[in-house]
Amino acid sequence: MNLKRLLVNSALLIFGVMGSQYSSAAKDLPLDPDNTVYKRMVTQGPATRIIETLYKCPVTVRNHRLSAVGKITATDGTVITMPAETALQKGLGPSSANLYSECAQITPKNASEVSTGDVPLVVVDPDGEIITGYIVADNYYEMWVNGKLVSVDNTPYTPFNSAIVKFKVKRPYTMAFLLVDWDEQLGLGMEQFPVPVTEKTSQWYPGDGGLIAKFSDGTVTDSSWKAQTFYIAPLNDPSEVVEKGNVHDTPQKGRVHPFAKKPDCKDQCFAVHYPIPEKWQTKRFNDLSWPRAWEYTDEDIGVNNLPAYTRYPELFSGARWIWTQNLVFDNVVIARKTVR
Ligand SMILES: [Ca+2]
Ligand SMILES: [Ca+2]
Ligand SMILES: [Ca+2]
Repeated sequence: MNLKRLLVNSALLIFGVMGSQYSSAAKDLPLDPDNTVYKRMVTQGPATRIIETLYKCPVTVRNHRLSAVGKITATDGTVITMPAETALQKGLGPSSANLYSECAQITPKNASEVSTGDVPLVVVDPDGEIITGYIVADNYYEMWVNGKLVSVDNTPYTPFNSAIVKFKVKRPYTMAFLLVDWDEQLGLGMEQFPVPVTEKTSQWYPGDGGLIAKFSDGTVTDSSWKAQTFYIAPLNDPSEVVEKGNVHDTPQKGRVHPFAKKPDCKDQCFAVHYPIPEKWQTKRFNDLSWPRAWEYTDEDIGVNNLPAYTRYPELFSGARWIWTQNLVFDNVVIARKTVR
């Protein structure tokens, strides 16, 4: 190492130490610039399956679907993991504590039967406040607080589950969720229903997403969050995705069921993808140019078969279901909120 480089490295080291020493004052520092080029990548047809399932329910339940993972190559040569690259696949982070899980046979009848005593505490700031939260995601979530992985959904696809989190943090803090509307027709954004009704509804059904969460410090999911989409399918044509700055919209497709237009392209359908920016989990990541989250109703989400949610109205009261601007066609979403 020459002297010049040594000096530069020493300077970086000193700045690094100062950075951590003064991290509590991070709110006063400018946000890290987001240098990601949100250039679309286009794929057509199915992904190649590389993992049969990330999770197997140990007991027999009505609606268990395998959470497969695949790879697909975009027209620009980029290889993309389908439906998403997840902390679950990488074996990272604490597995979610169950509010409701048929597979774990934890199914409290109502909120009064719910206990948070055994939920492990994840310490983000040792001198912080302990916050408890309840989460339902359709279908997979991973939750990060200030860049630390706090909870990884233990059931990535179905049956529908819900989770309890407990973490210790100081304000201001930033929550970031990676969310996946999982499916079987990897790369095509369509589900395969276990019981065939007609071919159109059974094999090639565009499913929908959704996230609702409520925390003991008063934070709830609502349109004050940011939400960005990274995987849009199924499309008859990539031109159905219209870009307005950092908004990746599908204005002609219908935003919720039953208005969503189901395409007939089947295994010839297209998908539009965007690169997931580096450090999206962190407090300093700049999401200022991201669109606001959209709020959805219980009816939009279709909660009739969702006891993981409907049994506990008290635990979610005041929170709204959120997603990006299209609940059906946006399949991989990052939602972020800075709590001040
Ligand atoms: Ca789940
Ligand atoms: Ca779904
Ligand atoms: Ca979908």
